[in-house]
Amino acid sequence: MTIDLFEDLPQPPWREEIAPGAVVMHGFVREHAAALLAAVNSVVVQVPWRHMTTPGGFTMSVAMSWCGNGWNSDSNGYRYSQRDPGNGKQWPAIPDILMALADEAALQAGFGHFVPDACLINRYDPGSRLSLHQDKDECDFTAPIVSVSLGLPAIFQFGGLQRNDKTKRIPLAHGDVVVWGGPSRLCYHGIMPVKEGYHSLVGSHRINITLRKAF
Ligand code: MD3
Ligand code: FE
Repeated sequence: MTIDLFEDLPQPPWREEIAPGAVVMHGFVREHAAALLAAVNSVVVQVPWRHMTTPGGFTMSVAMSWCGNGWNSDSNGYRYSQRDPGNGKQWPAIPDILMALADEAALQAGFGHFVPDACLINRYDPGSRLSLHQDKDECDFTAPIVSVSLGLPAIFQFGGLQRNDKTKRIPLAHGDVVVWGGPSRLCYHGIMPVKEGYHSLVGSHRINITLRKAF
């Protein structure tokens, strides 16, 4: 016999400010997950998953794809690129559903309308992780970043403006959206190793989509 222990618990708060400028919108896109995955897949056929090498020479455990603008890393660091250096073509456009989601999430989180120009897509297989880092390669830090979690859950680490600042652990689940802006925009953050598991729609991974203003 199974007992649903969670049946009587209240719904998680729909919107939660975990730090100034960092707004978690629990389950915000749960109903749109299939359409979002279709959009991800339409990008991935054009920009296949790849494991980047960090400027320090390590291979990332996370696989990446992107659209809008691309992402590059070499020994000089990271930068955004408008074109695929392999064939000189522009990266594929950001699908409409992702543009709409970014705008709606930023608006509802209190950041006003948002028109991103870059979308990075991360795929975490079990064991994949993202070590503590800052996102500081964008030109305009007044623009927020909208992030979407799909598939397997993960523990997000959220620190301060210094690498050594104490970190909070925040669980992120399928369908959650987080908007990172204001004083949180330059905070250190990372993802703990993703645990083995299976999600009926996404399979055995976690997908994270981030919508950004790179230029
Ligand atoms: C907090 N991605 O792509 S999303 C990244 O789940 C990245 O794949 C993680 O960190 C992931 O750079 C975390 C949440 C996130 C994204 C950007 C942020 C949190 C952030 C920028 C500033 C502060
Ligand atoms: Fe990041």
